[in-house]
Amino acid sequence: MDLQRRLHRLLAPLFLILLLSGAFLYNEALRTRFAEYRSVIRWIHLLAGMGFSLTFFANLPYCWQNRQGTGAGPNRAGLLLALLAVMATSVLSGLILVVFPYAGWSGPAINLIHTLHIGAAVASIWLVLPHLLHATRRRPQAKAPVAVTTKKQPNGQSRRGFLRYLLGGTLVAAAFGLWKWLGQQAANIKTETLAAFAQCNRMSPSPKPLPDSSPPKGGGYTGKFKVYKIEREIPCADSASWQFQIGGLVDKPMTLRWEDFLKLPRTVQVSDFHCVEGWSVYRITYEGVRLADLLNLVGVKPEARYVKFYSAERVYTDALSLEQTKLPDVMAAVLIDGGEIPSDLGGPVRLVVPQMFAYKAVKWLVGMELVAAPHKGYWEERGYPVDAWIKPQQNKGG
Ligand SMILES: Nc1nc2c(c(=O)[nH]1)N[C@H]1C(S)=C(S)[C@@H](COP(=O)(O)O)O[C@H]1N2
Ligand SMILES: [Mo]
Repeated sequence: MDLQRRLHRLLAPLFLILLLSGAFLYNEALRTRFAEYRSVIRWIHLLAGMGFSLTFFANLPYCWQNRQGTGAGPNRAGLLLALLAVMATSVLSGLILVVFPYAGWSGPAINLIHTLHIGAAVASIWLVLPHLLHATRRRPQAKAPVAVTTKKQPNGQSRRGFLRYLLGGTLVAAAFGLWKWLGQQAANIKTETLAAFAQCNRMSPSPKPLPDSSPPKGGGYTGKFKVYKIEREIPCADSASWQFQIGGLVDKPMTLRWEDFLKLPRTVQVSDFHCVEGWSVYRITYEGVRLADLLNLVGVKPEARYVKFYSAERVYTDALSLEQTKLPDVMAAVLIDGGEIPSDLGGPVRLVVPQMFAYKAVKWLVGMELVAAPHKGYWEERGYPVDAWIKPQQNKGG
């Protein structure tokens, strides 16, 4: 009994930490405002989640024994079962979200898991908060202690209780799902999507789209980009000062100005975009310069094994092996669905690596450096796999 109450006391702050850190990871305004702390917040969320689930499941037997504890308060057996369902959903979906990048899953199934995770979190507010309040409330030290076993609830009542809580939780989750769905529908109104993102770049001339780009070969992307940046500010580019540098282990280091960059031959491709956190964007038409062509231009020295990529603010970096860089669909994109890439989405030039998770897709790309040793990118330093293949590869790149 004492142990149980102590465990409950631990669960309450853990739950609050989970909700708060989750909100900071998920909410658009909070996420962008505190972008630099994202990896710390993510770790807090993961650790709190682990602590919470261990404590919760360890605590369950005590809760169950004690389910008829007080005649007052909610129907505890029903509430417990509903809680268990919600907790199992959040823990399982959370686990999948943590491990899926290593398992080669992506696409709609993962997007659904992501929605389930957030749905369960929302439902848990409805279920867990009243439960925790009830369980942690200091009960009057009754002279004749409330007998634990006297007031047995008939089974029918707890089943009804369970259904009631489950129904409530489902309603909350459904309302949330509807809201998400409406947002998704809004995002699918293609003509409005790109215009919704900030464009602070001043690039002239603007790139002239190839016929495959405009109208976009892919028919216009579906889904919704979340604007991710660990940089404090979105860097704005100006064609007068913008430069693209290629250096390191190359024969002819190069600095390209915007006009030079636009003269390079471009190709068009349609690809999907999967963030490692469980959201995707589909059928994006990108037009850009293949990195293989850029490498040919500068001449790669034999010692070079990797290519390191720099973003305008030099905080966010990533790298690919030379073989990966030469894949035909790896490009420095200048157009998305036939339009200039909004500064929010990494324009004027953004790296696109369709076969890898989106953290490889360095935004505000301004430079490449050929190096001999492998380099860990920003998120790779913080736990993501360096080989970010969406589908596990047999013998590709390495
Ligand atoms: N410079 C820079 N590039 C970046 C990031 C970033 O924080 N800074 N985030 C990466 C991650 S984790 C993702 S999911 C995508 C998000 O792209 P979007 O903001 O265009 O949706 O950009 C990637 N490239
Ligand atoms: Mo990401």
